Amino acid sequence: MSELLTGAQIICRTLVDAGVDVLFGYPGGAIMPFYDALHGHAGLRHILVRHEQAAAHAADGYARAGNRVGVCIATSGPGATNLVTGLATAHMDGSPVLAVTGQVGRPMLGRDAFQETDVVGVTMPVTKHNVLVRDVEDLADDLRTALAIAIEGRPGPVLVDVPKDVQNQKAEYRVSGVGDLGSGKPRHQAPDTGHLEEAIQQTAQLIAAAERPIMMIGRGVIVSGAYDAVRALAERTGMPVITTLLGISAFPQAHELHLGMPGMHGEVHINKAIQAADLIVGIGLRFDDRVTGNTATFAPRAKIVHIDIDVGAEIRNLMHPREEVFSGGLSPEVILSTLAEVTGGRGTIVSDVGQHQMWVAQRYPFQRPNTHITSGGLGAMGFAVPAAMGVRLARPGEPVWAISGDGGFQMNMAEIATMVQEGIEVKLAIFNNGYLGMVRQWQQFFHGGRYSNTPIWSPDYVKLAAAYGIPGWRVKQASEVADALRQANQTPGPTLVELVIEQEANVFPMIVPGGSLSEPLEAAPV
Ligand SMILES: Cc1ncc(C[n+]2csc(CCOP(=O)(O)OP(=O)(O)O)c2C)c(N)n1
Repeated sequence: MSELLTGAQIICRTLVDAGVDVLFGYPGGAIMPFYDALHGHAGLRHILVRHEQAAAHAADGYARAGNRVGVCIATSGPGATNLVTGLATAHMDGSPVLAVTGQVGRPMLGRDAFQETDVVGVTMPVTKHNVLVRDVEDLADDLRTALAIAIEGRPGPVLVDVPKDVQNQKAEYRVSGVGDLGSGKPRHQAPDTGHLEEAIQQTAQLIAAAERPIMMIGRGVIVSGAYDAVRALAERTGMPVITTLLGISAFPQAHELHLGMPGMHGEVHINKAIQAADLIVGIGLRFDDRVTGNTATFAPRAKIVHIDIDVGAEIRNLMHPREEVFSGGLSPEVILSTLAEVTGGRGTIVSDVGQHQMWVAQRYPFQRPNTHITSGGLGAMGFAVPAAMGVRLARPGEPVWAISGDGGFQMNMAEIATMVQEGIEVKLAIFNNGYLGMVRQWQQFFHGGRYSNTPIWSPDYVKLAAAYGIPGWRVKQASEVADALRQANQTPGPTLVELVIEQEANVFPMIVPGGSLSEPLEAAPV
């Protein structure tokens, strides 16, 4: 069975046949044939963002929450380069995102044509795979191959660059079986572990012989849906479980074997457990430098068993209750425990990057798998607001909160317009401390208190909300927190709550960058 379609129509058909139903994008000259084909195309909902970076983050959020490929679309040149931060974010955190970009027509390639950028070259290091489609006959299979690569093994972003004249060319549309995508979702097949039998036996012996074994788990447990297996292993062996920033919600927070988050802002007793362990069973994590600190001093007594789908990820990188001083302003702890009460643990929390991200990771009581979404590997400020749009579209039935600092929020706050136009119900919380807080903390601790370019002015967020036609609340008193969060949670549509927190609150404990997990800072150095 075949029919004659334009390249643009072939893109639409291939996406629909692969189970894609939502696209995040922004039009422009080189992608106009695709937008023309999209007009009125049944089965594809397009979300018009306000900046292509947001399209990539939203596709990423959609992919993480929906456990399926998220798709973003941009024009050539500036449209495509605006995607780069979002693709790099997805690349670091193993999220399956497909970017389809328009490119100048083939006769103009390599001639510095208007809005020509070698996007395949630019995105090569931040994608798993990318391709410039040179012939419409290859287009459908190039898309299918890219989609399949995005979800196979360790998921990640892929990019298909389509010259404008290829979008206008006609070709037979054929179902080829390339990629064999089915629903566009990753296939969680039971892996063939035959060749690992010996390693599994050795691991079992190591666990049986260890006196202080621990498990450290990361996002790989979420991606592979291995919650039950990991929990069974923990319960059968009694090994305590440490969850990395990206592994939060892979294990029930309230479980008696759950310890919490390790590393730079991990609690002292958790890092101590790592330093004292004689065996670490690491599952689905990279042992990145924020987790290990100085690798020369990391877990000095431990043998390490590393279980990861990415064979290259083999250890290549290898407080007690926190005391914070909140003199005036709101305490993040109160805010987060109140939010947990308000959502009843039903919602998904998408955090941005900075101090508030660490407070969320340390304090929010995540109970359900994959309900904590953040930019861990890249640490891309501006992630939360657009990613939360993608999360909400993947999980329409539950509250989705984007928690940002006043810095990161201002990077992508234009997306409120997208939420309003498209009716995407995201709840926005801004932890406003008047600073680029995490950088200010480093300046306080390590740069003699010189706050170089970290004080940051904000607009009136309640008026900003009003300008977009959504309800907004400013909260300064602890007594007002619950009411504002409850109203924001209950009121239909997007809502915004600004939480004025103590200006110079710090995140503790802290391991000095590159320092040893054995030497936490529990107060600002004098
Ligand atoms: C795109 C980007 N630019 C710069 C940074 C460096 N950076 C990390 S945390 C941070 C401060 C974040 O400030 P804010 O959003 O106000 O959050 P807070 O730390 O105050 O909670 C900065 C500038 C980054 N991570 N991402």
